[in-house]
Amino acid sequence: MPAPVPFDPQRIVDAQYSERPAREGVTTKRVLCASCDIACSVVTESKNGRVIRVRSSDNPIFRDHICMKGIVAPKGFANPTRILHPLKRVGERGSGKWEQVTWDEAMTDIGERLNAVVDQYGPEAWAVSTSQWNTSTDHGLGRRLMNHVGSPNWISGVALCAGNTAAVNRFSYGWFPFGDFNNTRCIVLMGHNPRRHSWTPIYNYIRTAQQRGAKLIVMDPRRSSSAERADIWLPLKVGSDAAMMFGWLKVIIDEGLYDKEFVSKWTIGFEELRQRVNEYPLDRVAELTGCDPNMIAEAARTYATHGPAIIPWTPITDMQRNSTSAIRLQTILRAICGYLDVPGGELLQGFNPDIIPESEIEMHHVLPEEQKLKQLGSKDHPVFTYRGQAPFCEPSRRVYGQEYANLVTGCYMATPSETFKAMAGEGSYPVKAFMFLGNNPLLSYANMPMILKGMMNQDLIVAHEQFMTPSAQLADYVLPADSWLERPWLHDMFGWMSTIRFSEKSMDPPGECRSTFEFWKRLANAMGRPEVVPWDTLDDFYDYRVAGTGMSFDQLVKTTEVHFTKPEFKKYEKQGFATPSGKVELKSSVLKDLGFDPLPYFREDPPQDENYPLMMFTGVREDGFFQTGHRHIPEMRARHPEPEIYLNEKTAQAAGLSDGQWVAVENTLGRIKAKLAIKDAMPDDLVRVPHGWWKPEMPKGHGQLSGAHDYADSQLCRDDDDYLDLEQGIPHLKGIPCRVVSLVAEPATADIEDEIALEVVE
Ligand SMILES: Nc1nc2c(c(=O)[nH]1)N[C@H]1C(S)=C(S)[C@@H](COP(=O)(O)OP(=O)(O)OC[C@H]3O[C@@H](n4cnc5c(=O)[nH]c(N)nc54)[C@H](O)[C@@H]3O)O[C@H]1N2
Ligand SMILES: Nc1nc2c(c(=O)[nH]1)N[C@H]1C(S)=C(S)[C@@H](COP(=O)(O)OP(=O)(O)OC[C@H]3O[C@@H](n4cnc5c(=O)[nH]c(N)nc54)[C@H](O)[C@@H]3O)O[C@H]1N2
Ligand code: SF4
Ligand SMILES: [Mo]
Repeated sequence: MPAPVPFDPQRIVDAQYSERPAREGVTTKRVLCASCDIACSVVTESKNGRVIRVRSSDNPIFRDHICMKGIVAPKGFANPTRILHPLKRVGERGSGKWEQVTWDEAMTDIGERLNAVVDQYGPEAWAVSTSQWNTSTDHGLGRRLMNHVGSPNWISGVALCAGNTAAVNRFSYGWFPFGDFNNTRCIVLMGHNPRRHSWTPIYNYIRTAQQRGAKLIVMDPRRSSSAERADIWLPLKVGSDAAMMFGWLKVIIDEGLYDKEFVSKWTIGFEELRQRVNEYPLDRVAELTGCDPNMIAEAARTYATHGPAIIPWTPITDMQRNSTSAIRLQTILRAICGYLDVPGGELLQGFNPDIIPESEIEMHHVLPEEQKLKQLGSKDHPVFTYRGQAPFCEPSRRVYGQEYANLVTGCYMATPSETFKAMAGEGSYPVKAFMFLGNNPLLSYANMPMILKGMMNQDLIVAHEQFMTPSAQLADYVLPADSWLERPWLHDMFGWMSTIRFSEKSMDPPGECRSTFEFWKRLANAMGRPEVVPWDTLDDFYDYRVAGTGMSFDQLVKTTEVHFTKPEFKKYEKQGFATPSGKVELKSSVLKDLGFDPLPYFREDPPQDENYPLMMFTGVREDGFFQTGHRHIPEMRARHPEPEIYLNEKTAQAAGLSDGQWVAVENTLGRIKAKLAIKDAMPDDLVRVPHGWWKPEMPKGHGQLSGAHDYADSQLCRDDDDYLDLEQGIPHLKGIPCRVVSLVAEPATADIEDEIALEVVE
């Protein structure tokens, strides 16, 4: 196979292509899709001011990066259930009755009520939840306002998805690498299973790499589509990824397959690591993972000797009891095998020097130290809170020029579970005002009963949403959000990569839908702090951020596919790593100072409860939906009309269950209903539970929540101590004891085409 050629975004710019001629009366725009969180470059076609079609990019580099969720977007956003005007709750919280108000009326009242909460309980009583993923448009302005007001309590879906991985990667080498798929010779997928309609670009990169001859190693308890295409598939026990990596390290270290020069020059703690690894001989790892020791060894050797190799980020290890150790073990494998910042390996890109990153917009330095220490979760599970990340301020300034480098927005978060407890009056202090933007909190974290209790206990809840989600149904105000077709976007790749991308606005937002920029600007004004968001428009704000390029945002968006600086490799040779020691910390000085084990370890499952003989995980994304969204789109619902759990034939038979019947999945926390689908790809005794189900056509309001009480996986996701990662406090969603029982009566369903309209009081 050819030697790796350096990663070079220049090839995107150099790609020879001509844009398809626009059809009569049709305007085309180059746009980044935000129907999921991966931002494919696509083209929109508009007629009479409305987008009529989303199609693939003309650039051959991007041409195949499009999926059904992007294509259906114009229809999805034009759905009659879209929220078009600000709504104010009338009657009890969750009564489902709304009054239409103006943005000015809403924001004036919200500003007054939020100021009252801050005056009475302190600024930390204001919590915000926003995912930053499919909105990706918060721009750091929410954090900026919160920092000025004094609240550290920002939570996000990224606490379970990449943001926390970014925060943990800093403990090893100060940045979160992104794999050079174009040039790698070996890809390791830990559960992660990109598909044609799930993170299409990553799927395409993997397929292309395989066609070039790169090896694919997959760890997955289920025979996933990636497992089927893999050179080596390790069907490990659910939740045992960290144990598996100990097995790999055992082989790699014992057989001397690591990069000895890199280890001696650039790492600290190798000897201690070796001793820890010796606690995991292959027979023990085989027992913990349920995999054949010879296959474990073969996979380890392939990874170490068939490099440069990459272990792309995987959400699977973001959601495990051993998440911190598992992520650290990934960082350690990458480092000791010599794959850091080399072509075909793991690129530590840093910020783009020409653009003001969101990290800087957020102004974390203005939040007083005593407020940072009040961040919920910071005492017991500090890793991604201000306290856990504080030791990286100085190294990060030295290497990356930003004291507060908020990679993937995951480095200064409160822990969600502690935040919901505080909202419910069970925390160390009260949280009484809650806002969520581009996030569906009831369904998007663990322990829905606690989230619900917390929400019912608020003085003020504000949602910025496109649709009346179960969470929005409990708000005091629901403010109508624009969509990615209706606004421009400067995508700074989550502060993870140094390339910058641009998206044109394709059409005006319908009704009174407005951007998150406008939300924060109006809120800053309403709170009497207009100076915090001084830009008049989103375009002005973008101009400010891109001034270093010498161009305006408008010029960039029209002329530039990606903005980047020439890639460099092994940058650590000049600046060191952004850790306190300047080296890769195999043994983490910061974890030690925080009172945790400085080396990775494997915490086993608690003893099995015989009432719950099966194990469940939540995941295996559905092609037609993104997370908890898209259930209102008839074309997508036709593909997945009902939530489905998967069991294999043997497990189903043992429980007396048959294909297609309705079942309940139960555990110590809750119960959901689903249809049973028998899948031979599932191993014995494992249950797949789908994430994020509700049905927009079902009755709204407290007690119903459009079917969330029937179907939402968050009712089964535990966050008691045995089910929380120690260092981060994130829940274990990959291996929760449960049972599956037959449901005699089918749950009532309504017709999706016949949705129940919003009840707006005139
Ligand atoms: N229990 C449980 N929790 C999980 C997971 C799980 O498997 N189980 N998965 C985790 C993962 S991987 C992730 S990525 C997170 C995702 O968690 P979230 O980020 O909360 O994702 P969604 O469920 O897509 O909710 C996004 C909401 O934003 C709205 N929205 C979409 N676009 C816009 C916009 O432009 N502006 C505004 N204002 N709103 C918009 C949508 O209508 C939708 O209701 O959840 C995590 N949480
Ligand atoms: N169409 C569509 N695409 C999406 C999304 C969507 O909602 N819809 N969501 C996007 C988002 S935000 C994310 S985070 C990604 C998630 O996408 P993926 O990372 O692919 O995650 P899943 O599809 O949940 O599950 C992938 C595999 O993990 C396996 N698995 C379960 N438990 C374990 C375990 O403990 N260890 C290991 N090694 N494997 C395990 C499952 O068997 C499954 O095959 O998808 C993205 N793409
Ligand atoms: S994978 Fe699909 S939904 Fe996600 S950004 Fe690409 S086209 Fe949009
Ligand atoms: Mo995710």
